[in-house]
Amino acid sequence: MRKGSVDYDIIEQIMEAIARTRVYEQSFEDGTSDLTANNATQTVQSAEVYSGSYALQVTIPAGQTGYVETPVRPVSPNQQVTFAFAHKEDANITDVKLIVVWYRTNMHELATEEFTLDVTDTWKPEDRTVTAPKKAAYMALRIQATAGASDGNVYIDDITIDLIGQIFRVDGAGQIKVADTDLLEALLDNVKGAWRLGVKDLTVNSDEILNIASGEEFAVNNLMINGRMRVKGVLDICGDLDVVGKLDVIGEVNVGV
Ligand SMILES: [Ca+2]
Repeated sequence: MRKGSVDYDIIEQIMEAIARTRVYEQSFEDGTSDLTANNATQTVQSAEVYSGSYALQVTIPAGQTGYVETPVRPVSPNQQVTFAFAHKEDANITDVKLIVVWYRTNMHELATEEFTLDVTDTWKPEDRTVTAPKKAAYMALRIQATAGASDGNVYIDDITIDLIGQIFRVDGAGQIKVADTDLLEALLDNVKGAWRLGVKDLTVNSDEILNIASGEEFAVNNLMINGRMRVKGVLDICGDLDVVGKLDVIGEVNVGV
């Protein structure tokens, strides 16, 4: 490694070891579901529960296949994603699959990755780690089941989706480029983590938006805003601030701190 240069392989290894961002968590404990059901009905109930007081019951009509799907979450191509959930099935379920659905930026389906699960009458935790394909912009988890001669039920609890080892894009000057503008909170964690590692300058590109949420404090050395930055929390700039794009401030911006 040359003196004064930054070894991004090492940074990546460090970040893979430390950075894990939970982008989705559903334990059904507030008594509601944010999943969508397709050819199935879903009920949050308390009779069959893996943890806490509530879990999701998904009922599949006799002889048919249906599924529930989580809300989408943003990912980067080549991003590693790990997810987990617990499930159990009643005797009328003949087949249960976990399907990872990758979406393009236009929300059209790009690809799916299927895992056939064991049909089990006792709660079984599952976890898998997958890598987002090229052109993937969002992902969702689909839990799909087929019922036999009678309506069948799948029970689901404790779903989590974590991004592992955030991906940073660095320009020719070694500045971190901000991308995946919808992944705002995770993104902020990225940038803060990178800053702690000594990457001190940040450029927000013209097609990008970076939000600093209320209650967050974010520090940077030199900041160039070509796109847009919305500050609801606190932004501390140690060096220079250049705004070519837009800087919206509801919170606090300190320059030269
Ligand atoms: Ca629960």
